Amino acid sequence: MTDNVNLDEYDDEQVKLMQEMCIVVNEKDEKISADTKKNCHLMENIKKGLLHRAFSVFLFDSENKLLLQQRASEKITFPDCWTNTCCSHPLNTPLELEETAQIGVRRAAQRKLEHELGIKPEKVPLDDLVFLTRVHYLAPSDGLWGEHEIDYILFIRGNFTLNDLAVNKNEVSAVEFLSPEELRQKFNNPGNLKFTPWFKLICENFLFKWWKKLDDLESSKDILTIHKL
Ligand code: DMA
Ligand code: MN
Repeated sequence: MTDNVNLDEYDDEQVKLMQEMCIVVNEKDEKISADTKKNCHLMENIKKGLLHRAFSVFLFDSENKLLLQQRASEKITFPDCWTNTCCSHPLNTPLELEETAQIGVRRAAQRKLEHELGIKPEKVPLDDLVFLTRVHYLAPSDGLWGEHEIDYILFIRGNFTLNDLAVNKNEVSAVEFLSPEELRQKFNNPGNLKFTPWFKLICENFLFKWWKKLDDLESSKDILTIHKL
């Protein structure tokens, strides 16, 4: 794999995170190997089929409003885009590789909810992170970078308010709780707002129907299928 891409022009903190080790999988989500976050997100490698494991958290408050975030300008992929509550990757460590009951992915989600949004782990117990299904998608960012992931969708509902957040400005530039109607309006009248491709895909295919059934998430679970979007 080539490694001649120069990261000098990017944010130092985000460049460091490009050394994290992601889990490389096949289309059945079986682990094949591990590679750096940098290699996993270079379109050059993605075009050759490199695929990694990821997760997307959708966090709802007690009024069923969804927490959205705007990605910081410092992000190397999809800067300034609005997206679901929190996304990242389980890392190639024993704790986050563990597949029983998707516990590794749920641990990674708890770790990143604190890193990006300052949400304390005790506010998001692993048992409250509900795994719904997996989505396989590919999306270019700017030509050089992109995503090609098997994305675990995790829902969590609780007594959350903006007071539970201590936003990491290097990751997130704005947050907002929205009802389904408010989110639809944002999509219909985006103005100069941009959205991440995975958030749009999940919204178009699943989100609004799952959102109506937050009291019965069991009925939305599809733990075996990997939906190719
Ligand atoms: C990657 O998210 C995961 C998905 C589902 C796109 P990200 O770019 O926010 O990852 P990180 O927060 O680790 O930079
Ligand atoms: Mn990724």
